[in-house]
Amino acid sequence: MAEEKKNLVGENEIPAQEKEPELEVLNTDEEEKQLEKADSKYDAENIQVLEGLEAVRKRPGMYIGTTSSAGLHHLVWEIVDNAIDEALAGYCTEVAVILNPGDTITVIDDGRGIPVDVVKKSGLSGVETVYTVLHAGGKFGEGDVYKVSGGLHGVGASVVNALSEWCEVTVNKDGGVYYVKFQDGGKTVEHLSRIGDCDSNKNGTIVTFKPDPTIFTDSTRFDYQIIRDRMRQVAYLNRGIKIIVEDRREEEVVRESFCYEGGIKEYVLFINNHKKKIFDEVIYCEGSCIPPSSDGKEARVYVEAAMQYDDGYATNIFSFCNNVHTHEGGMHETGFRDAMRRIANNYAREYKFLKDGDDDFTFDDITEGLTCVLSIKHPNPQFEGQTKTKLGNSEVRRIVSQIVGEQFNRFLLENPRLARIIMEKIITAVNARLAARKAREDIRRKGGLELNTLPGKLADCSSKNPEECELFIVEGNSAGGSAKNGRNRETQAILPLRGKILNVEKAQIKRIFANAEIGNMITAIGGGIDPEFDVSKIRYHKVVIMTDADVDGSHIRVLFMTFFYRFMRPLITNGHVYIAQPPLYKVEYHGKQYYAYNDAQLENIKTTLKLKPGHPLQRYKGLGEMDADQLWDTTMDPERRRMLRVTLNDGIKAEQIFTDLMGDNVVPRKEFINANAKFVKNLDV
Ligand code: 1YM
Repeated sequence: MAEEKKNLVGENEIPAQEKEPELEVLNTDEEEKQLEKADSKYDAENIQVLEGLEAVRKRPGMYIGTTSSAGLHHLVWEIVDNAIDEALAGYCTEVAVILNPGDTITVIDDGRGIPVDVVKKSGLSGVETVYTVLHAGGKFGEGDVYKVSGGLHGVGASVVNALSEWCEVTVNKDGGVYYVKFQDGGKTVEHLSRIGDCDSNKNGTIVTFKPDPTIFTDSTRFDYQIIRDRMRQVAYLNRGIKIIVEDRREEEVVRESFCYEGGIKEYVLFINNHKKKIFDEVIYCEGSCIPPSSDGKEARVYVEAAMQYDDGYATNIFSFCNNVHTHEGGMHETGFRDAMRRIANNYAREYKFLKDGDDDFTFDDITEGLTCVLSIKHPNPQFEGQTKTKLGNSEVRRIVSQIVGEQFNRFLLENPRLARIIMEKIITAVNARLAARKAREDIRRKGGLELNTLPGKLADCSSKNPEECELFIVEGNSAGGSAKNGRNRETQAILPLRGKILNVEKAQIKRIFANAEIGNMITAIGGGIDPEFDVSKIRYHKVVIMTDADVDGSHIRVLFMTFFYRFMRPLITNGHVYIAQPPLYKVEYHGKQYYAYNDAQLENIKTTLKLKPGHPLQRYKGLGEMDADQLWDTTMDPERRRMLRVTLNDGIKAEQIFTDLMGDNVVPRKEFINANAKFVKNLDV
């Protein structure tokens, strides 16, 4: 799971080597003893409580995944989840998230307020129990309460408290104002007490905390964009809830407010905003069901799907369970696929869009150009998969299939004109698929796509172990020549490409396959292409785009990324795509060469070497200016080079960016460029 960056097709600046595994911080025996001594003054319950919170502090990764940016923001999601649960229970309409100066954050809701009376089992007030006892999410053993949010880690407020320097909770309930404060990882410094009065109809909960900088060692600064984006998403996924985000850290306060009566219907419109639609209507399905296996307990599963067709080729299914984006899919997506395939084919047979003897439409035919938000709420979600974002509950498949199937079918029957447009779109997709297959076969016949006929321009490496192999895709033949001579022949392959590749966002599938440069790249990489792309067959685990450090180079980079994003997405999501970082400057001094990759480094070199102003320096205009040795030394040698790994953090934002940047529509592209030009550091014109 990528976590570091706010911009979505982020280029995470990490060295090409694997990330160091996170070290476990364990207390020494001596510290352990001291902790025990300190604890001995608490009563039995408190010792248990503190041991629980101490366990969280010892292994934060087990509870929040990581202690980098993603983990830091996870704390916010945990507290917000409690407020959203209160809203879903029908008691809260508004949630506010406020970023304060000094790295603290406040979450406010207008729900019932966390219970303040004493809980028998813990002997503590409800608030203290929720904030100090691990997994005290439910209603203290009085039967299961329906909680939907917080599926991913779902660890609760006590974990936030354990990982905070301090944390305070104010509850307005039935005319009283109650306050409690914790410090140093969840130790109660002021027990809950009534500190004043309030309007008896002004209930609610206010939580403020400061993440512990000894735990979040990278940074404890919250990222406004990350919080804003997530809150907007939560507002879309839970219609009618108003969420306010406010940044009070700078003099100029930023405040945004999100509330969508249309919920995910509006979400789909937002995602598709700049796309050309085949018709404006959003197909919406909704329903709920108690699975037969749930032995009488109220364990209702809620299902919602909203979808819209655009005139493009991509399929985008964004699925959620309990407001968690299930990137890896799972049973709800399988149920959705079942429904779409069944209903579209039945309809096509019934109304003779498919004739006897025709093959069924495939799921890919049916969903070409479809954007779908699928959101379910489940009382007992099983999250599986590598990043725990795959929904495993098998009963969900049938439930989703039934609800979506029934309502998609009804949509087709009630809207025959739109049904015809969908059918025609699907038939176009079938024809394109057949044409693309033919084009692929043509290339293959000419010796294009087979592995045993690698492109002539490829200087392959001798190793056949993909894990250690790297493919450098190099802009221009002269740089390609230097790269071929400078490389490590055992592990590094070079594919020089001439000029710009096709913009696949705009081109027709047929032209894409007929394009020789793209054909060479597909063959070299070896995993095929969407929909059959198989990341386990790729011949290189690092595919490195090496272009000039100028505007043309950037353009070529974006073209490659668009291609990988549309046709080899797992190459990006599995972290195989890199961007080489050639130096911008060379300084020669006393026969030695110094390279600078940015202006700051150049200044640093000048100061360190005490260079007189006017000392000659070379500004690299292109890779072609470097000879083989220089290219190896500065850009290709795994021991010394810097590379950026391309990651995909937020599929929805990435989808919008690629549409805006590479699609037909000029206005959003201009808007994007205007909004982002300030992030551009070097512009060569
Ligand atoms: C800013 C964070 O935590 N709100 C919140 C939490 C709870 C309740 C209301 C609540 C729940 C219930 C009954 C119930 C919680 N209560 C508990 C527990 N906002 C925030 N607002 N009364 C109030 O679930 O029945 C846990 S969370 F366990 F005490 F009931």
